[in-house]
Amino acid sequence: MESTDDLDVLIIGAGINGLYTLHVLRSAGLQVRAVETGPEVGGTWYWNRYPGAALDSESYIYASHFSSEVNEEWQWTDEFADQATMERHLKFVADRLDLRRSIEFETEVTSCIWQTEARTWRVETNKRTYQATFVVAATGILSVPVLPEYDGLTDFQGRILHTAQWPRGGVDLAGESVAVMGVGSTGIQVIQSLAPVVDHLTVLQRTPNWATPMNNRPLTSERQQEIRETHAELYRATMATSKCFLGDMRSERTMEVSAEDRERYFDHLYQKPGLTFFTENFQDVFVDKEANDALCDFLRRKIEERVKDPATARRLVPEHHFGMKRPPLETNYYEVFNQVNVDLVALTDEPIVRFGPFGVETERRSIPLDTLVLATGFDAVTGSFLRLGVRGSDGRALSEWWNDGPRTFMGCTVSGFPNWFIVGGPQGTSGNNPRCAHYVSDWIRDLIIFMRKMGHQTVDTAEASESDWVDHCNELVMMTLLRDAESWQWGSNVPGKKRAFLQYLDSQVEYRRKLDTVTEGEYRELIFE
Ligand code: NA7
Repeated sequence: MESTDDLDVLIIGAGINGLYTLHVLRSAGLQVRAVETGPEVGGTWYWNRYPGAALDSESYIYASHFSSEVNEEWQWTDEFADQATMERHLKFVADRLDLRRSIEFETEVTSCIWQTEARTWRVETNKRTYQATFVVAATGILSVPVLPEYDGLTDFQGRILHTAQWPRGGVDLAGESVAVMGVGSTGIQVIQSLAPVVDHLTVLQRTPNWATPMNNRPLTSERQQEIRETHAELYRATMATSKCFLGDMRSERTMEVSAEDRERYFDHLYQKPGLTFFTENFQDVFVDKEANDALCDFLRRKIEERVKDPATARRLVPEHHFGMKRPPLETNYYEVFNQVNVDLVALTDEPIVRFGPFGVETERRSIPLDTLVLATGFDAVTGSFLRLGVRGSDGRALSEWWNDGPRTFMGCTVSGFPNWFIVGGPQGTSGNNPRCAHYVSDWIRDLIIFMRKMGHQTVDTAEASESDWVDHCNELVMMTLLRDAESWQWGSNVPGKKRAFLQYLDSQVEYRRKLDTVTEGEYRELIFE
């Protein structure tokens, strides 16, 4: 295979985090290329083109860290942009910042091997081989789809579509009998979009979720103007919140306020756009069972008000605490179950026996299907990094090093993998992902500049620094109700994946303070040669 000229940095992934990393590293004068599996930029916003796919954090916050020119020239039309808008936006960013000339599309990494003598990474792809001093993996936390395993699924004669592999030209499901499996953020978006279109919709629900209203709305021209004029302030305000959203947690404890005030505040959050129950709730709601019970009681009553059939409503009420799975946003999800063409099948009451050529058979009924939509999620957070075939010093395989769960220093570097960085992966940025992760891209740029200045060729991570960080991440989750949760955050949605908490739970303000401390201390946690 042809080898490219030596690069300073190879970036893997041209989603929102890869694009930003490319922009900042190239602007620093480095020789950089990005490789991307897809034929276009966008990552998540390229692949997830299922009906109803949309952001559930404010568009003008999520994607507005590229440059002031981009912010001034781009006009958001809705509080929460849909997939098509996000795809257009990221194409606009790539063009405006002239990023495409540095991206190789339809290029999939097959291995990524550290060359000890040459002190470079040798990255094999389906097209060519790259040599790069540094590699930045920006492959995303939700980019490897998980497909369920059921008897007879391969015999099904209808269409099977995973939401993250939706055909580019769309699919016309009008008049069909369709089942959607999965009721996470994706399932809920696709269910409420398909219900008015298809002839019959079956919702195959394993675990119900606490969904709260998105309250999306078009941005008025005055609001658009205001957003353009106040970008810098909005940026500062969101960077000051714990998860880089618009609002922050309330300082009172849930049970300290009166029952009336609590109800009023929950109602206020219910009317407000966005993930407010997640980001603006009472501060103890994820650590105190009684507080969380009060919230669940409020949300249960809302479901019972909105779903006419009490038995259906009961099946839609989760048994787990709010926030134990990432809470989805909805628009008219609960009302969908009042439609005569929609059936809710609770798989806990009537498990699937098998699929067959015709459709699906549960313990209670046979359901003929034209199309099965799998909204069954992702091998989240670590899956995309582990597929790169990474081998570091002494042939150390990332897949073995992470066998019991991810091991990183601050979500940025991994011990035994010199000059290999992660943006937006495990144990670091968590919350409004790109808004948190762009700081890490800047941090990597500064580290490379520091190395150039000092004449260092390699940077590795001391095992002790890494172990301390892993312990810190684990201690944080054990202080919250999430310690007992089952979700992709623990890897428990992937058969055979070791249970390990994958994310960092402290505030992003604190996370950035810690990163700054590392920089100011001239990276003494790292090892240079
Ligand atoms: P999620 O949140 O992982 O949801 C996947 C859904 O699929 C969830 O309801 C699962 O039920 C269900 N599922 C998964 N496997 C099966 C099988 N084998 N049988 C039945 N049901 C199954 O993925 P999303 O794509 O919705 O969202 C991912 C993130 O994207 C989201 O958190 C936001 O951050 C954006 P379970 O709960 O495991 O019982």
